Amino acid sequence: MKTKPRILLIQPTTVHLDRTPHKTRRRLIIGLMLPLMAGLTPPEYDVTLCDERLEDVDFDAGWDLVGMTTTIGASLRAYQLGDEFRKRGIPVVMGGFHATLQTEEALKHADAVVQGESDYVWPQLLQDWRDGKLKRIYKADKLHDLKGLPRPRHELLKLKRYLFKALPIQATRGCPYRCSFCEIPVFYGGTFRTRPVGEIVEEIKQNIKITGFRRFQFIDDQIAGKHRFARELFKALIPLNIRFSCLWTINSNHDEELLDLAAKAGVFHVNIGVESINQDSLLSISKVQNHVKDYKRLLQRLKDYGIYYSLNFLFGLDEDTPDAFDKTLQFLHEVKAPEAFFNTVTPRKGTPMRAQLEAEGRVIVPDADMYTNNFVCMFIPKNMTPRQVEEGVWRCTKTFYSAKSMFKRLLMPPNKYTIQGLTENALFWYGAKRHIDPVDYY
Ligand code: B12
Ligand code: SF4
Repeated sequence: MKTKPRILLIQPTTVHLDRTPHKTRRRLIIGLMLPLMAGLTPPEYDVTLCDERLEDVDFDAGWDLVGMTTTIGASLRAYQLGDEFRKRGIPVVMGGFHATLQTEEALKHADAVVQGESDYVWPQLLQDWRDGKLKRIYKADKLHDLKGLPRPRHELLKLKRYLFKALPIQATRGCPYRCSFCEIPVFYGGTFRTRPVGEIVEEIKQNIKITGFRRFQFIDDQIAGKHRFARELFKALIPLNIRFSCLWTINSNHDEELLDLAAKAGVFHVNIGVESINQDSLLSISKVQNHVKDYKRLLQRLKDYGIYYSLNFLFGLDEDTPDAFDKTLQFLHEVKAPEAFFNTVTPRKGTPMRAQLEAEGRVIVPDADMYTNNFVCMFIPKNMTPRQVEEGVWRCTKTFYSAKSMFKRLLMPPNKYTIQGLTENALFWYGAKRHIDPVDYY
């Protein structure tokens, strides 16, 4: 009997500053890229998944083809692995955000690159490879309509090794906004598409049956990009009796019906890119949907509906001044925010922000692999030195996750966020004490 061709799909890990791979026994968050790619692979192939952060790659296990998903932070490691496989004569295909935005660079370490979505082109690529006709670049001639996507094969991952027991799921792709530091509008050509609600519900039901998980993380960048869709989705989730996390923009909180349905549907965590409490800083990154004057009211609204949240902040923006850090901390204490993440802005290649800073000669660390590190400032800010930004971001993390701040925010007085807040904050308190970048947990 002829055996099936063996495909290894890898999510490379990140590298440390000395360029050695970052390895851990456990990690926090389960990824969607590999299970979805496995779902897209026709049944005549045998697929193995490797989250390289958790497992070592076996270069000599008789693989016929290797596929790697690439994001900027793991790109150097993807190249190291690609070179190793190719030395052994095993063809390597790369896809994902980084290979799409830096195709020529990726092709130095891979035999083929898929640009953009692979849903339409992956089966054809595999057929071309079997026919000995693998092309260098594949790009679908249209965006997927998101109908009939396969169920991601999560069960092929070592699910026990992930601490946050929530399966990733995608309901939409793209984002209606155009923030200048973000690749999403670039990658998806400024579009926002939604999946049929019935198919999402079916995927959840099947996942419950196959994996037993009842917690999910919607990885969509802005699940409320179309309010009518989000309301319809949340309504359909209510009978499933699940719990889920998701991301939406702060202006979504204006829609009380949406909040009510999300709460009823089981949302246990919303992550919001607030980015800054300075309106001019927001304008400098085209974050037009955020209005600082509404923040307090909109965050209070989440609390009214019992929806737990975390906020993301960026520092080093052109209108940021050295007092930005203390003002942000003060704001967070005033609203008693349960969770927040502080980052230096990272002008990644392919974004409008990177193009602008390059034109102005302000990029000082061009290496892609540095761009996971939330504490290193890679460019010259306008009103501060890079060191001031790094020091301020680190100080925000340490102060926000200090025992004093947690007490003030979560226990004075005890409130709806106390239990979840203390549990989640404890993790970041531990990290802050040891100077660990939160992203290293993920
Ligand atoms: C969930 C998520 C995370 C999770 C990842 C959890 C995990 N275990 O993987 C966490 C929170 C850890 C995370 C962290 C970070 N992330 Co992140 N993340 C995402 C998010 C929201 C969803 C990723 C996802 O699952 N997408 C769904 C999959 C199915 O889509 P996809 O990967 O695009 O796959 C399609 C195609 O790209 C292609 N494809 C992908 N891989 C492959 C492989 C092959 C072989 C082929 C043929 C095709 C192919 O086919 C797929 C189907 O069409 C994306 C945004 C987004 N919309 O994708 C950002 C995103 C990937 N993250 C990003 C960034 C910058 C980061 C951080 C560096 C941020 C930071 N400084 O903290 C860190 C880096 C951490 C790290 N270790 O590398 C950027 C990457 C930009 C870039 N140029 O690479 C994105 C695009 C968001 C953004 N614009 O800011 N992230
Ligand atoms: S709202 Fe979020 S996903 Fe959309 S462009 Fe801005 S940062 Fe990117």
